[in-house]
Amino acid sequence: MSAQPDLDALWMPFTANRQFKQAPRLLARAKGMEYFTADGRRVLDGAAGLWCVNAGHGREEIAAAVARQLETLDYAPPFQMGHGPGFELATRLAAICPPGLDRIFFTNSGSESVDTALKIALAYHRLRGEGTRTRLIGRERGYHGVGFGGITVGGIVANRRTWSANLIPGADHLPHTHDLARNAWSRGQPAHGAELADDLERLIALHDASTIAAVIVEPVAGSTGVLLPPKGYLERLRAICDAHGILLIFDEVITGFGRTGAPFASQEFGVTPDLITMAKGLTNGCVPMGAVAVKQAIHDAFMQGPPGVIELFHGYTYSAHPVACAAGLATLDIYRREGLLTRAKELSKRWEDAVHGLRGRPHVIDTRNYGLIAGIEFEPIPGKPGARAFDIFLKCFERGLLVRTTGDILALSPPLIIEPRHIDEMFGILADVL
Ligand code: PXG
Repeated sequence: MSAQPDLDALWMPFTANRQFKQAPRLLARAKGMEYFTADGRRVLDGAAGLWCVNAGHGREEIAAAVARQLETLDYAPPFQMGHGPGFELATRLAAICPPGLDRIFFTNSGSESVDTALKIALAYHRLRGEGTRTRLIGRERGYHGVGFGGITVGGIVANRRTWSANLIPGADHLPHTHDLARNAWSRGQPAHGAELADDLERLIALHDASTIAAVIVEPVAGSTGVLLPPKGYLERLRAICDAHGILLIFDEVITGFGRTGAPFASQEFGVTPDLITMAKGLTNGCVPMGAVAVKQAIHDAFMQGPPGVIELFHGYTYSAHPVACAAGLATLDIYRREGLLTRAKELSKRWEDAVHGLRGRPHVIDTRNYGLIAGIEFEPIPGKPGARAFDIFLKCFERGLLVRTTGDILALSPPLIIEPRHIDEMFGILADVL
């Protein structure tokens, strides 16, 4: 195939650059459930790219919509100007969000969605005369992207320590909910740990509710290794936030758009937050775009002053980019036509059995699942954290399966178009590798 490009100039994100460039893994094209490498090998996509290609690769309807949009209106300024696809996508998106979350602010990524949601929460309290509510609460092992807001509320030490003196002041964290001693081999939501939400009461007792603006959590933590919410946990967080006037933000960047078996995990778990951050699956990963869905009452609180004044001093050059909107609309069409936003529910039993079929394989210390998500955790090699899972990642790739690893955990999140034969193939490769 094509000659290898010069690899020097590109500083790759979240990558061991020198190691990668010694033995690069180059993808050349993709269709449906599959990638093809630059040297023509087929690789089954067990990660939906990076939790985003929910409708599978190479969707011609999206490509056609993007091409049409580029020819019709390639760009429009989003400040003090508008265009049809922006309003249309907001309306269509609001229609699949949980009830009440029907005001949409567009961004270009999950990180921007998180920073946007945090800023809206802070501004909301301030304009209601509760400007002392400045504190943001995240959770250990949370991932909320890489902006300063996101790493402040995030809970992954490697993403924080370098910038620890520069984080937003006053933030605090709930404990994570990962508890293998009590919950190993859980199918679906783990039984134990709802009481961990009560730590929010402890933080309120320490800081006082009048200083706390918002709590942000991922309904299912993805990047830190598929940490599922214990039964009753999210309900408890919601109740405590309600009792103390604290906004609850669900970061649904990975759980949004059908991953858990409902359009959003909020609906799947029956807990409605005040704001939802999303990205990834919004455009099937093919054009960068994110969004924040906001409760109408929060939005309306901003719409009180003189009508000629800008209500929120925030936005991006590419907010509601027409091309991204066209991709989003075409993506939502596919999701609806093919029933993809609930398909994970239909396949989840089959998926669950395949995941837990790995129990008993060497070094596997936990398997867990929800919807079309799986986490497989390994016993670390002593003194070499993450090395075992990375080795498994490499071997899977050699044998034609793309997975994600984080620490010694392997995360699986295939495109939602997956068929049972792909599930068999995926777990066949994994079993071989293990
Ligand atoms: N919130 C959550 C919950 C995410 O999973 C982001 C925010 C940030 O989105 P952007 O678009 O700014 O990257 C994410 C991103 C992994 C992995 O290996 C997951 C993400 C990013 C990189 C790696 O699981 N999710």
